[in-house]
Amino acid sequence: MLDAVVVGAGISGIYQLYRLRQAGLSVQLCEAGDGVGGTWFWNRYPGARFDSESYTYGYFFSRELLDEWSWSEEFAGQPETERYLNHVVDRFDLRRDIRLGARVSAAVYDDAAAAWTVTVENGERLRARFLVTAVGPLSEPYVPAIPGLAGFAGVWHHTARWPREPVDLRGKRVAVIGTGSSGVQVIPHIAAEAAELVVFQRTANWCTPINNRPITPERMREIRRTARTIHRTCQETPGGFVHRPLSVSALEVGEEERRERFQRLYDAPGLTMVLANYRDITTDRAANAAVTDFLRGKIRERVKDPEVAERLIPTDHTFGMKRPPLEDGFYEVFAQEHVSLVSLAEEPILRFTPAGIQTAARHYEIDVAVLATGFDAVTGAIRRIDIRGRDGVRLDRHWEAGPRTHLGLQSAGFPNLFFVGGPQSTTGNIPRATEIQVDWVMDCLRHMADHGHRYVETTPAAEEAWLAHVESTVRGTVLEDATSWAFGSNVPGKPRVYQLYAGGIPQYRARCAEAVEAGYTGFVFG
Ligand code: N01
Repeated sequence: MLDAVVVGAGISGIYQLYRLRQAGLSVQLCEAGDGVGGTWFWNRYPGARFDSESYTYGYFFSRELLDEWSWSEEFAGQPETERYLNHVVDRFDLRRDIRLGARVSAAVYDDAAAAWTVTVENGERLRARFLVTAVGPLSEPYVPAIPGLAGFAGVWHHTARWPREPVDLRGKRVAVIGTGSSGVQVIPHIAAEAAELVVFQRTANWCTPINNRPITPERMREIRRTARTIHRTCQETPGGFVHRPLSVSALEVGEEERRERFQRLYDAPGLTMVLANYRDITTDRAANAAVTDFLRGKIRERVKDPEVAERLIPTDHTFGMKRPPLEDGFYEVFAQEHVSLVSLAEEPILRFTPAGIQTAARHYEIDVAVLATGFDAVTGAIRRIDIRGRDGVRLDRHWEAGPRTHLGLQSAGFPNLFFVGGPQSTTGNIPRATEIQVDWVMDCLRHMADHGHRYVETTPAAEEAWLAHVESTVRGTVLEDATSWAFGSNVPGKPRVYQLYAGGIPQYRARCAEAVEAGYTGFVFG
């Protein structure tokens, strides 16, 4: 019997494997894809790149790794990040414990043995004392049930299942459905290649410029020199980024000063508009209105056709309610002759036809459809595995009304099962949140070994308390009213529950540590 099975070879699963191996435990990591990288393996659509600064997203656990790896850009593209994760896997000799093309379909807990039997889709079975899911919060693609898709005679791709071989769009009529972060990234690249591009937008988003730039060798040296400080800053800021909000309120300064500040942030790289802004832009409605007004003006400035500009201005949410897509030339794309924007509020999609897309207003002839329609986020990839805990209880049933966990780490009735990057814990710059969880799991396993425990599980009371806390972190913020994947509201039938953790990384880490210091409150060992 193995000590542990880890599911998922993304950035978090790889780190979990590394730590388990360092502790001398026997581990197998099962990965559905035929390569490692998780998000950075699957999302190979043109334009896919970080919205976290590259060097804040990568690992900090090895000084040698920090010294030998050079990032080429502030926000690295998908190919570079995939290369980085492959480098890490080879550098630390992890590949021999990774099974590729091994999608886990089921996991059943055996009470008598205090162990998990994990079934891979090819029928193979593994037995392990511990099971860690690191399947990623944004990994299960959501393909909307648009009638006629199966009969569409052209080709279609979901952005998160983009093929390895290049998709030739030259001379093609292309449709993109969806204008979230994936859509906003892919659209300028498709526009550069396709003969015709029709963008189908259901909801406009507040996009801000990525302002990406190369990292020079001097800058890379500086990044290496200050790596520890960078990591500490990421641990101290709510979202796990290097940016800190200003200490002043947007309402304490005059209009001109505020505008100048907004402009500086608009011209700065990354998510600064939301992260390095006045401290209250997502908590105070008037402060939030000020930044939203500024961005409304920017869209009107950048989009030539006033009618198109109005369509691109969100009307259902304000800035900061959703993670803002970072863009590079997105707004300018619509000035190109061969690009058009269809607002689904004006003409909803009725169905795919063999030749294209039929809306309520007209038929669009299409050769290639790109579905940038997002994910069954956070719980989707976990619920897809048939996980059965004590007494055969299904995790899927346990989470029917929404996820229930303690600290996002465990669910009651599922001993020795840990979630990394699962519900009620994920926040901001994801690797900075999940490393807290991986480290916590390792401390817990050490504690169990020291005390001769066979299993650890949480309790319904602890789940209840954590749920109340998670809900309290979102209450009263502008996040509360969002219609987005964070609440599961993009997937029909999914309960509207806040799936992430809005309390911020420092508070999350403190709560995980407090539980340990107080003798693992909310956890039971046996
Ligand atoms: O997914 P989304 P995403 N008919 O759910 C539309 C991260 N990420 O893949 O808003 C028509 O945000 C949907 O419309 P609506 C990042 O955290 C990061 O873009 O539901 N349209 C929306 O426009 C991000 O937040 C990066 O009305 C339909 C789009 O599809 C998260 O992943 C890059 C539809 C889906 O947007 C998810 O982003 C990419 C339908 N039936 C992603 N169904 C980085 O920059 C859905 N839509 C690192």
